[in-house]
Amino acid sequence: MQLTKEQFIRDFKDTLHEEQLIKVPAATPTEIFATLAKLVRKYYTDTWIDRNRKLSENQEKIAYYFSIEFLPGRMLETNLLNLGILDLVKEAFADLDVDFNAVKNAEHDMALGNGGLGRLAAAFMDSLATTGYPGFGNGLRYKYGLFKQRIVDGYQVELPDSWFGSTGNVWEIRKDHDVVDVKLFGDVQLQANEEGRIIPVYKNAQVLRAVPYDVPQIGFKNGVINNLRLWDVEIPEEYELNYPTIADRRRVQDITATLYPDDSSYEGKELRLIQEYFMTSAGLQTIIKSYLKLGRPLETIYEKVSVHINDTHPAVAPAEFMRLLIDDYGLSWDKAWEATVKTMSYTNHTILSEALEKWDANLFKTVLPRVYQIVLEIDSRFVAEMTQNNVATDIIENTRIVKDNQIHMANLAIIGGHSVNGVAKLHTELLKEDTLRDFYTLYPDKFNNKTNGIVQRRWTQIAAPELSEAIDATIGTGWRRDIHELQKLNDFADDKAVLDQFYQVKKEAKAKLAAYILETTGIEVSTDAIFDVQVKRLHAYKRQLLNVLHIIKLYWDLKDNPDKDMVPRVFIFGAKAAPGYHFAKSVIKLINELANLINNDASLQGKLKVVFLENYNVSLAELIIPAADVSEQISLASKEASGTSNMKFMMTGAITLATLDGANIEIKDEVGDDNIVIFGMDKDAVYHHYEAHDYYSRGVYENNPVIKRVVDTFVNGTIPNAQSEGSEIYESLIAYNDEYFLLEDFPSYVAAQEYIDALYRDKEKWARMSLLNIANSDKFTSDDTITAYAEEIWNLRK
Ligand code: 26Q
Repeated sequence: MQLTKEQFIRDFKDTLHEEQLIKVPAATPTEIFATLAKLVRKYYTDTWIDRNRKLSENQEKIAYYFSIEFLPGRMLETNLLNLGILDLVKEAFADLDVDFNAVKNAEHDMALGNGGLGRLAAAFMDSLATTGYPGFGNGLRYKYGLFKQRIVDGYQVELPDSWFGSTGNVWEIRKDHDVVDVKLFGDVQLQANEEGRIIPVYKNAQVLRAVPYDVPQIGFKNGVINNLRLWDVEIPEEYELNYPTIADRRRVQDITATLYPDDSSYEGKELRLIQEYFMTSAGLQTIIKSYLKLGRPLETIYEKVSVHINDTHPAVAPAEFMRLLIDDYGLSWDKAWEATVKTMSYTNHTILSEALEKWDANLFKTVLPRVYQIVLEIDSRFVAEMTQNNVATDIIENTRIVKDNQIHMANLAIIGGHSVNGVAKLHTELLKEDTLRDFYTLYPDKFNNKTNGIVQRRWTQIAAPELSEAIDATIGTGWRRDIHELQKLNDFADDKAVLDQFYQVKKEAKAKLAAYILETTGIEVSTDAIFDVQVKRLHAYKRQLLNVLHIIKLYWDLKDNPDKDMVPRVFIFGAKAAPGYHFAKSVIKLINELANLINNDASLQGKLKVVFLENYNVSLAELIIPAADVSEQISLASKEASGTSNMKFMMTGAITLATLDGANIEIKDEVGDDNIVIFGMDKDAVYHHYEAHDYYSRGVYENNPVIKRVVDTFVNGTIPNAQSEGSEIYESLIAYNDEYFLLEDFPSYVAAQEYIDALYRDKEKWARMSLLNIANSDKFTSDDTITAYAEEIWNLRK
């Protein structure tokens, strides 16, 4: 963008004057933010319009990424950076005596996602625009995003996240001309029309209006703007009489009221099914309409359109697409089916079977009567085809869509699409040999791997500006555009001055975080301590509790021997628990009570601190991650599909302490065995236990005095105010046989932590490892991940 600071200041003052009728010194940060956003919109609007025009003029193929979650966080800095005016705006604000940080903090996080899956979807939007591929998002415009977490008396309390605030979503544009109707419930009968074609006749269906709001996705300094389309629900005027009471209207508004705050668990709720169908149907309807404007035949729609199914939540897509092609546009079943399979593709994000969506067939039939008929037809044709091909009956049973009165959504996505991918090498291997083994025998060619990635610009240039300057000073600024230039840092691994500079930068980031910790929790932490960080959703398989066990061990070590020679440690946690996930909430309570105990025990001489930061979200991640020395990635091997925070920590110079799980394996491959700390069972060892049924946690507990002492701490009154949570956790480890093998992995985790302690004492060695992590993190750019999707799955052109 061509813009001078002086011009910007004039534009800004004018806009403030016109919009808010005030001058700069009188404006609040929120007013300044809203004004700046208005102005930035003005700057990019023409480019946005242009992009859409060119795409249809050139009949470019477009990929549509369907996801029930998008988690972009704040957009202001990203938008400024990608337009190439971030520094200019910062300088202008300095001239105007406006605190840029305060303005940036006035923006609410756009938190329409729970965690990894939603954040990945947002990353892909950014990277599609940056790589220049035509890729549009399709999702829901929730009024309330992921709940706001407060910690009260050590407990998690959930509050609604009213992210629209006083400004609304400043980036979105409502597109009234693109509204479509979505039908639910009612009865469907098939009747022959005048031409003798069988068509469905709906009786008593509920008709809802889907209204799109478009959020621009700005590419990094390339003049490309893509679109994230979020759907809201409204009552069509012509059906208003059907909703006479406020309660009736509320039931409709509920559809887009809140994001389901669950992560890696499945709940069969009717409203959830409606959400999924609503956004899928609305998205597919507009896609077909805009395709037809190209004047091309519908049966070859796959030449210009790809639809990507992000996890199973939009997996009704193949059936809905079939419905539209057949019922609304009159295609034959066979032509429609060919078009559907060639259009659809699916990513699996979890191997936990409890997260695979299945809908009760009766519920599905009630909500989506016509789609249900189509699902039955797809299912029976699949079974017939497989039987014809002499596929073994148990394989057919395992892979068919409808069985035991349930609709298996992953099966629909796999049968109805041409591609299935996992999100890290190990994950894809596990899908092939375990979770989706039978499908792999049927369709080996559909399976492929796409290791996740992160938007390097957000995690370096935005979240870690000082680090970015240090990189500039060492290898020049080319890496800001081409992340692979980070590799040049490898040449400086033995340059003492460079290592020292990077060490200092980390210290400054730690100081910033320490100030935040003091301000928000009152806990004082030293930047000389190792900042040992675990931030992610709270889930048993991620094993925050293993981290806690180690902290308790250190506590007893210090109680026994206050002079124990150890590098001071600050253990930092950030984690939201699903509101109905009892165990996860107990772990949060326990961490907080353990923190109280430890932080207030003067005999520990400040060698040990525990901090739980409330309301972990993208913005907090931007503060925490660059300040970490140690990145805790300690899930039980085979359970974490990929992980993506692990990549962010690596890129900002933390040392990964990890199991051989998800993308940790690929991080190790990039950085080498010497620059990562690996511990615990690998996937084969875990699976061996599953097969042999030979794990007995009580035996481990009884035979290992250190483990016994640590585990007993939960129930012997050491940790005050957490009796019931303590016994719940004790029971999970001993009575319920420690499902995630914490006790088995504990000794090697402790050894790994001792190794970290030893490493950190050698400042230069640590700094070298840290630099090498940054230098080799380029592999995890989502720009490359999305390029692989575009080329290998969607067949797009730039
Ligand atoms: C399902 C049904 C009803 C309500 C909620 C859900 C639901 C919502 C979110 C189920 C699962 C999720 C989220 C899953 C998720 O975030 N998976 C993570 O995806 C990341 C991106 O691929 C991986 O890096 C993580 O390893 C994986 O856990």
